This record gives sequence, structure tokens and C-alpha cells, in this order.
Amino acid sequence: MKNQWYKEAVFYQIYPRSFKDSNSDGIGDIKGIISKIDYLVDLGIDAIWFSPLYASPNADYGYDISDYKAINPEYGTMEDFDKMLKLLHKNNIKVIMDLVINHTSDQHEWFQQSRDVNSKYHDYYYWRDGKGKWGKKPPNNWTSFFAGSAWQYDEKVGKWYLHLFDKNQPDLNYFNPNVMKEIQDILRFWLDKGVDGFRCDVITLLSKTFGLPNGAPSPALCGREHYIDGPRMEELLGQLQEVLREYDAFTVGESVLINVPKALRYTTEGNEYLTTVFAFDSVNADNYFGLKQLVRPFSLRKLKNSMRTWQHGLYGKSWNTLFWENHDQARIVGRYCDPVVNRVEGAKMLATVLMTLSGTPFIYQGQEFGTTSIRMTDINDYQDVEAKRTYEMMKGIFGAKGAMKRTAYCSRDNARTPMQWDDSKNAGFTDADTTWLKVNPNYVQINAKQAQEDPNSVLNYYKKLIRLRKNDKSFVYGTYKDYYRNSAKIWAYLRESEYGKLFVVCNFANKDVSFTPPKEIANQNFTLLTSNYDDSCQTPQKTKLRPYEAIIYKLQ
Ligand code: ISL
Ligand code: CA
Repeated sequence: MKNQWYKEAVFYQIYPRSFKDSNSDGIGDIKGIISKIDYLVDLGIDAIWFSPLYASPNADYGYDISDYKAINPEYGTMEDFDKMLKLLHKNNIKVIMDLVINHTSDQHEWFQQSRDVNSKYHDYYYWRDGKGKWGKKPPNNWTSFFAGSAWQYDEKVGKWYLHLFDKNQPDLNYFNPNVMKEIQDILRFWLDKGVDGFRCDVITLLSKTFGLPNGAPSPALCGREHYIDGPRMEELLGQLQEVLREYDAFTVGESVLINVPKALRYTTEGNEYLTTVFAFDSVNADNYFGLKQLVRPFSLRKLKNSMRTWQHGLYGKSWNTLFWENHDQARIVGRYCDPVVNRVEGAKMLATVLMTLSGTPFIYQGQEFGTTSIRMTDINDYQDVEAKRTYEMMKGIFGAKGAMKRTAYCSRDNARTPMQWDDSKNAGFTDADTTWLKVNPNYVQINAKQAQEDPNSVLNYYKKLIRLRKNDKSFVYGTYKDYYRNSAKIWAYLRESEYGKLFVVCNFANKDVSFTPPKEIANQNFTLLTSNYDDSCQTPQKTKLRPYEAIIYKLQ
């Protein structure tokens, strides 16, 4: 296995709209981010993934791009961006941009032009005639990620267009080679500025089955066998690589419903179409079938089983990414551990796992001080198109109350509430009276300033782990072996490499659990490296682990 910068790096995701507002309009912006660079440097991260900063009418808050070469004026100017990039690089922080190329905004020039059947842009999108006698039925049975048909009828054109997400996000037609040429040009534009790579949004949806045939009937993502991991993925990713390779750019592909064999298809070292991928198993231990609305009680066994598959499956061949949160997920505290009782210990336990598994950790803004989800009970308080659409859809299945409960638990807005900087008005996010999305009222207790000042905070624990990981390659390179696989409470594993051995043990229960170390561990001279309690056992021994106790032992 090759040593690489990205394997040793810790990434941080910024959702610009909610990070920091500099001009009192209640919306985060680039100048706001610049004002917090010291905070990021202090945290110790090596790279940032920016959720979209491009011009967008905000049907999906930036994931609907109307101009790939412009900065959203709400966030600032291109000059602001260049300045931010320079400052981050000066601080040795790499920058990766969000590359959203499965679809554009319906306000994008290409789509507007494409509504003229004689335009060269018409074929940039999937325009099709409808089915049925009057063409009033969609061209096929595919459904959108945001519920309902994936097709929208356009009166002016007299045809339907495909949108795997919102109707304002028409899918680009990669059967037309000119589309890829445009995208290559966009890649160059950003790479020439000096960005270090891309997080590639739903990248495995790019290749659709020729003819767009009907999918097998399915209650969710109908047609997915025709639009996920399609036959031309290597060809299309290869065309992106023609440009990326020239700049040695890093990529992480967001890959819906991926598994180990598919990940190896894209990321095998020496034959990379993508550097790494995001797999979603780490955030599916509290739902059924990877559908977050199908809530189930958190299962540590489910989590351990899927993580083991990835830890073993990619080892020595490719590279994992690790994450508990992003802008599409509810906060992990409250899902995998209690948001109130022993919140700090629980958040630190999850930090311990994130930093000690094999793979590159991604921290989502606010996660580093144990931010929890907001529980909004009025659908009108939600801003997210996905929340609104799935709420409507779920009302028919679970009733209004059930739909609201599920939305409150898993909505994406949970992660998008403004960053809680301090205990002043609106959490120090903005001077404005109102914010684009509600602030979580618990900011008075949970905020960055409090966490900076409290030596026992989640934030200071993250900082410590990041420092440890940076100075000790046994966190990075090393095999994974887990013990007590059937335990529903204990997650214990060994990481072994030429840099030494780490033994990690976590109690995922919010109560005392007795623990006996495996013989092979107890027989060796492991010593305590760090823990989320200040009086944990100095060596692995028979003990009662306290609620969410997490310990890292080291053997040189
Ligand atoms: O968020 C989801 C469900 O909760 C996912 O289905 C999500 O839509 C999927 O992972 C794709 O996400 C990405 O592309 C979307 C965008 O809305 C998401 O924010 C983005 O991360 C369309 O661009
Ligand atoms: Ca602003």
C-alpha cells in the first residue's frame, strides 16, 4: 500500500450557507469563512470540502447550478473566493470543490436553450415524448430521489425531461459527447485556479441504460438498475480523469448504494477512476435498506458488520473514507448515542471510532463540538426540498404525525441549521434578526466558544485525536481486526502496521458494561494513549466500562 497525503489527511466539510455570515443578511458567505480560518487551523484539519459555492437559484441550495464558473452572489465574488483559496493554501489547507454534474439547474443557460428543439443544447438533456395516447404519461417509470416521477412535462416544448432529483434539476445527457467536453472545460477552470480536487456529487448516476427502459417495480428509486453504476461509468470517469490526472487532483465520489466490489471497480489503486468513494453504510445503522425514513433503533451489530466488510474489502487495494455526518444527514449525536444524557462522552466515543478506523475521516461543520439535530415540528419551518417532498409522500403512508416524526428525526435540515459559534443572539452566526434556517435553540449550551474554553469538551478531544493521528501513522496505515463481533454494546478492534499497534475499545451503551480484553491483547504491553474519561484503565484489563467509554491503547 502506498503512502499518500490524502490517506493521512483529515477533511472538514463546510456548508457555506450555514457556516458564518459576514454581512448581516442571515446567510453564510465566503468572507464569513475567511473570518474563521484561524478556527480551522486550530482544529488541525488538512483539507476542506466546500458544498457548492456556485451561482444557483437554490431549489436544492447549490446542488442546482446555473453557472459553474460564477460564485453565488449571496456568498460573495470570485475575488473573495480567490482570496479564500490563497489564504487556505497559505495555511496548508487543501480545497476540494463540489462537482455537481449529473444535473444542472433548470435556470442554467444550457437548459434554457435546450427548450428550443432546434438548438444544439436540446440534446444536452433527456427530452422525450410521453407515453399514452396523448403523451400525457411520463416516458418511463423511473422515480426521483425526492419522491414521485423522475419526469417533468414542459408545455412549451411539448416533451418531458428527466430529473433524478428535483424538477428544477434536469439530468445532463452524457450520450452527447459535447456535454463531457463542457464539463472538462469546467474542471480546468477550477483546477487552473489551484483547487486540489473534487467531491463528485452522485457521480455514479452519470451513465444511464441506452433507451431509458422501464425499471422493475419498486417502492423507492424505481429504475435504479438503469441509472446507478451504469455500463459507461469507466468511459465517462476516464474522460474526467484525462483532465484530473494532469493536475494530480483528488476525487471522492458520492456513490449511492455502493458496495465493496463496485468501489473496487472505481478506485482500485493503480487503476483509479476516482481516488476514493463515500459509502453510506456508516450512516445506515438506524434505518432499514439504507432508506433513512425507515427508522429503526440503532444497531451496533449492523454497524460493525458493514464497517468490517469495508475495512477488509478495500485494505491494500483501495482506500476508505470515514464519516458520521454531512449536509444530507441528521446529526450523529442523537442517532448513535444519546443527545442529552452523556452527550459529551457519546460524541467523543464516535470521534474515537472516526479517527481510528482505516480510511480518511471527514468531519462535518459543528460535529467537532457535538452539535445535535434541531427538532422542528412544523413542516413550514423546513427549507429543504427533500424534506418537504418526502413529508408529503410519507403523510399518505404514516399519517401526518408519523410523517412529521420521521422528518424531524432524519431531515437534512438537521445538519444545515446555522453553525453555533457562541451563546450570543443567533449563536453568533449572524447579526441579522432572522436566519435563512432556524438556529437550534440549544446553542446557548452547545457552541464553539464554550467548547474552546472547556478543556474537557468534545472539540478539544477532536483536536487531540487529530494531533495524535497526524503524528502517528499507526492510526492511518494498518490492518483491522475486530473482537466480540456479536456484542451489541462493545466495539473493540486492533489496528496493526509497521508503525505499531492500536487497540481501541468503545462501549456504545449508555450504561456500565463489563469488559474482558481478548487474551492476545491482555498478554501484550499495551499502554493508554487517550480516552474520554480521565481515569480509564492504564492497560487493557477486565473492567466495567462506563457509559460511552472509549479508550485507545498503543503498543510500540
Ligand atoms: O439526501 C439524501 C436522502 O436523504 C440522498 O438521497 C441524497 O439525495 C443523495 O445522497 C444525493 O445527494 C447529493 O445530490 C443531491 C443533493 O440534493 C444532495 O445534497 C447531494 O449531497 C442532488 O444534487
Ligand atoms: Ca451573508
